[in-house]
Amino acid sequence: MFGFLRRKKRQADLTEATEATDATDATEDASADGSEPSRAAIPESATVESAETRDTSPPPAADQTPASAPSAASVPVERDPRQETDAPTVPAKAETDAASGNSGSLFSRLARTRSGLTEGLGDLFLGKKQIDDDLLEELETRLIMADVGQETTMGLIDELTDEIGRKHVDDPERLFETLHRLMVERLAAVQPTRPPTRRQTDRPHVMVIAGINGGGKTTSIGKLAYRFKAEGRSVTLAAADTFRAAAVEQLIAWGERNDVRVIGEPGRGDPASVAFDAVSSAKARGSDILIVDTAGRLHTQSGLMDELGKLTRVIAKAAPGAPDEVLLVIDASIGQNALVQARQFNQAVTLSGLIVTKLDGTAKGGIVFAIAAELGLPIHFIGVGEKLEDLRPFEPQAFVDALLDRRPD
Ligand SMILES: Nc1nc2c(ncn2[C@@H]2O[C@H](COP(=O)(O)OP(=O)(O)OP(=O)(O)O)[C@@H](O)[C@H]2O)c(=O)[nH]1
Ligand SMILES: [Mg+2]
Repeated sequence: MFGFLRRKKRQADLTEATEATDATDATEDASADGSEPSRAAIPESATVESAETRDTSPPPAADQTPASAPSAASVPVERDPRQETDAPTVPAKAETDAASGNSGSLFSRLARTRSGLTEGLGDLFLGKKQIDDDLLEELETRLIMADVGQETTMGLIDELTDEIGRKHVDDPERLFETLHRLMVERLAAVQPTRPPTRRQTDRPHVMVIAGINGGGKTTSIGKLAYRFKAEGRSVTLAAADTFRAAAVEQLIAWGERNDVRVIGEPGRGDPASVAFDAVSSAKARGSDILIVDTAGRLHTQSGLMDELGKLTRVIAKAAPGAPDEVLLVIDASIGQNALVQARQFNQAVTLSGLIVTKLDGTAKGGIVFAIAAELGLPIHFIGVGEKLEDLRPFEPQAFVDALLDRRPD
């Protein structure tokens, strides 16, 4: 059931019940016809808010150990003896401590995009006996506003119109079910049937994380390290964004937070040599996974792409077959520009997939559909906040459920 349609319908039923009854016995009458009288007094926004509050666990105590992470004794941890740094972009431990387990449901994190797609649509649907052009036009506008993209939106609307015509769908709720299915199909079409195996050989699984500056590479690496460690894997990080000293410090701080080794230090100039050393070190220590941070900003765009190409070639020399994954981090809030960036990077290196960040803070979550349709690249993870546990594996069904306001009854 689609929540916003259901809420609208309830509200309409209640309004009807209230109008047809004396103020004194309105509650009694509403009860008699099976509706929920107590809800009549609750503004709609309050209903939504309470549902979201229910989804959010209370924050943990600052010194609590992550519930899902293995204990220090069960996973051998190699500490970097480096001094503490005060990299400002790493949130304080109290904020990031993953002990909260669930820092908020995907549903609550995607509230912005969802409200753009569904808010007010219920009013438009209500009382309609059949699906008409106005309804489809409104839907089209909203998809475009959510940055689904002109081409992908047209494709979706065409397919939708085709299906409702063929199957004689005339109920708005069925229209939304059809839209939901089409959206899931489009995302699922480019997703891998199973996640990449993290360790195929005796060498570490090497992941290179690329993307434009500020997109969320280093933060996502911190979150990935946390995730892999919680799965019981040993992780090494390589600070190959040598363009800025602060970038190296930031990665070291994430390494300390997660108790994982970081290869590289501020002032070291050549990213390819850092990556080479990191591969050798991860091999020597038997790390399961090596994650390589890269620069997002250089003097020129072509310099950035050349450097990335060189980095992957050097990694391949150090470990034949590596890198196993080159993931591009893109910031969802830049909308359609994300497509342009992804195309440029894909020309410089062969991308294996994407991490789409900042989906929590934007109304442009529809970009995920444009990415799937136009690039054909799988989305491996999505970033929905700044905390350690705010990187989630991408699941088309759950994503579309959250966007179209579909929650279990
Ligand atoms: N709300 C939100 N913020 C995020 C997310 N991912 C990253 N950020 C924030 O985005 C900002 C930039 O993140 P970084 O990880 O430093 O980005 P970067 O790509 O490494 O940037 P450069 O090192 O400059 O190339 C930081 O303030 C992060 O906390 C996310 O999923 N949601
Ligand atoms: Mg960075």
